Amino acid sequence: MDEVGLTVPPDAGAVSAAELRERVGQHLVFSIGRGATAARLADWRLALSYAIRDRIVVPWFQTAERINAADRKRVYYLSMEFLIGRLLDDAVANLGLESAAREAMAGLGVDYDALVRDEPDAALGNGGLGRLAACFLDSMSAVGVAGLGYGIRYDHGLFRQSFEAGWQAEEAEDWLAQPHPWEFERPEASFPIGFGGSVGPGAGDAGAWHPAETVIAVAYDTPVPGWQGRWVNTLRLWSAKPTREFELQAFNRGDFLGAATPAVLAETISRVLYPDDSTPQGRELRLKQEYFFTAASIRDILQRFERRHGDLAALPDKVAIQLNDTHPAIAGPELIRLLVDERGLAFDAAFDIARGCLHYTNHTLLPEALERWPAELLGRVLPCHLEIVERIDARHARESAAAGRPSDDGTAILGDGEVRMGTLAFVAARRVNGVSALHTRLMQETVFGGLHALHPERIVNQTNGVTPRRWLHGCNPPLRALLQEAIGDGWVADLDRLEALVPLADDAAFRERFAAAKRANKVRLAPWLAEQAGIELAPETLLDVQIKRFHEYKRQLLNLLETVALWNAMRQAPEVDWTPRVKVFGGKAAPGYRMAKLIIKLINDVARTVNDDPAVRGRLQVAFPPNYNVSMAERLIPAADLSEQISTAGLEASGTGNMKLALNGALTVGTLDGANVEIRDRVGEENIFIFGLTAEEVARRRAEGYAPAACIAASPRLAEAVEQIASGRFSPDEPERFRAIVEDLRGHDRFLVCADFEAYWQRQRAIDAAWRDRAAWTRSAVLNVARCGWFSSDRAIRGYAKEIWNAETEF
Ligand code: CBF
Repeated sequence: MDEVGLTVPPDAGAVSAAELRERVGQHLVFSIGRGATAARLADWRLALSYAIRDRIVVPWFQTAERINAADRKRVYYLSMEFLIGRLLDDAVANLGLESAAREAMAGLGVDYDALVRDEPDAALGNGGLGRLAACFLDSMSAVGVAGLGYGIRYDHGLFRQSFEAGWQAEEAEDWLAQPHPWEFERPEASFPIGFGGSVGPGAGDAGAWHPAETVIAVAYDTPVPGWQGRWVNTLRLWSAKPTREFELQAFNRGDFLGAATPAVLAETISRVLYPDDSTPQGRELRLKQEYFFTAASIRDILQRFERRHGDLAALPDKVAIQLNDTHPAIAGPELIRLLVDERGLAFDAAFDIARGCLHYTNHTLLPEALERWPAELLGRVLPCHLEIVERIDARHARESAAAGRPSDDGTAILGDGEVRMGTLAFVAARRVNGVSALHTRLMQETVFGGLHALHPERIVNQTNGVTPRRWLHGCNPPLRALLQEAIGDGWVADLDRLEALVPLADDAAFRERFAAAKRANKVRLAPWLAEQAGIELAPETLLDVQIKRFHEYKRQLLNLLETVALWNAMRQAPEVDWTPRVKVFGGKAAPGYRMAKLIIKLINDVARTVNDDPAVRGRLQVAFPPNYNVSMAERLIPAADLSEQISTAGLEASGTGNMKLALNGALTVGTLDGANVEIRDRVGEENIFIFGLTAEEVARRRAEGYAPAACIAASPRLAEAVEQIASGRFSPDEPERFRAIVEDLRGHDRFLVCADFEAYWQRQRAIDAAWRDRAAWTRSAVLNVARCGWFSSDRAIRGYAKEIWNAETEF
């Protein structure tokens, strides 16, 4: 730094509004090339982003120097998804520059809030697992883990959702249509990544691989500042480029399209998040994406290690690699391949080194979500890796036999012509973790039961967490201000300090102020909800939200059936003083998931009917704002009163929306599933609304032969709701529209919606009654906030560092 004459600022946040304003002006002119009079909002946003980024770069270098000087163990977090959201406001808050930024922009005649809203959401993920990765990045910087995230720089992130006549329509998302100011392209950090071809004799005993096709992985680095900018890690995303820009000979022949084809094919690899894998081409592309980013990351990791160390046996002491789900599970075979083929190690030595570094997080027990690749496809795209997988499987079989537990079909990596990626990840990992206590126990007892018996020390739990910076400090200014007055701001870096609020739950004046903060959030939300969904949100109305991906096991349908039954009950008894509610649904369905898309259409049809009905006006409304994303979550969560966490018990691995909502003072209505169990344990039975079958009861009901028709017959209100849907009450233009939903509910009901309906209905009526005693409700809400500090992702990252990575934390 000295060589270029830079003065290093003592701390990233030490900048006045006047200085910042000057820097913004300079960037506007010299980086964007625009004068103030011609500047559009996006130009100002970019200029401010560059000015903020300037504050991060030096601490970023300093962090790297500290890590190198201490030769710290590094943690590499490999994830196909990083659902990051907007970065400007987050960076400003982490650096403590909010008032300086507001003042600087006000001085330039620009509204800071409008700037923040102008930033596109970086939506490089589908849902929970991707958002968890983003929270973990933030926390690794907050607690000072020498961490680096690796993923894919998709040109198009998660699709943009709109509704066409109530049906979900998908459109390509284009977050890179404007310059992305937070990243640095690193053309020097690039690796050739091969596919296909053949395996011949080579240096190692696995044979050398001769790929048929090669693309280049090029790195783009984004600095990730932690709280107060004390530590700055890196997110490195890989973009696919062709080995040659275009074929000159074909071009000279006038074959312009042909000349561009190799480039187009190469770039396809990082073009779109999760291509629809319902076609064979889609599946192959997905496999290539997984290998592409994993292989580039592993090479980068080895290169960084070898710059400083000679002995590869020391790799596990200096490197911990976390596989976020099975998508990067090919890391095991790839690392072994590099150690054997390119470094000349013996297979067993290479395997032991790989297993010393690798760790795997499982995020689901749903059989259809556990990745399996046809061996034929893997062999075609990655022939060398298939051979290595076979050798890993053979070694695993030998180890199992030696332990007196011969590996059977349930514990083998290869079976039925497929490669089971969960088993591969387990076998090649030092530690495997679940993401809530219940999920980890179920992993040990069910899907990974055989492997757990063989390696009883391997599966550990690390319950998920969420970053308090984005999910309380950033998204909830009214509550943040109240907390600041009541307990200071130490909670931002140490969320357990929220415990200090416990006594205040019994302080009527504090409760009043807490309720006022919630009201302020609702008032702030109301115009947006009116614009997006045509809903009038009065602050006294109970705001009931279910925001998450659409999946049958998450049971948006249960919520909807209750909505229909409630609508009926209100119409049948208009004299009753019903608790007014606005029900908000938010979420996307996978483009190829027909049932989930039909449920979305049903919600929109019911919403139209209910919202148009004068008989329930002011009492019940249904809102479904399109295109749920991180920014929408940041709007809805602070305003919510009730959090719907109603999955079939045993199927939601953890959930993190449940944590965000409770942390912002929404009470949960939920099943004993995933982290709901731990939320209940912490907030107390009396401050949460639990209902329904437990995971054990669900398993028993299924084993006994569950018959949903009997549940429907036993509940007149459920029967009425189902019949209305069946008869076209909500779809008069096409009465048969929802036949698939009705037939499934009556005949099969895999997710036990009907079995839990009555318990859910009763709990919802208890909630109506509880809402009327606002002092008691607010007391519960305060206790939720006070006791949810444990759900900070800082706690989770400290747990990973200590129990899985064996890595230090700086703070
Ligand atoms: O662990 C993070 C989240 O991951 C999922 O979204 C996933 O992608 N499998 C799970 O469904 C969530 O329960 C979990 O919180």
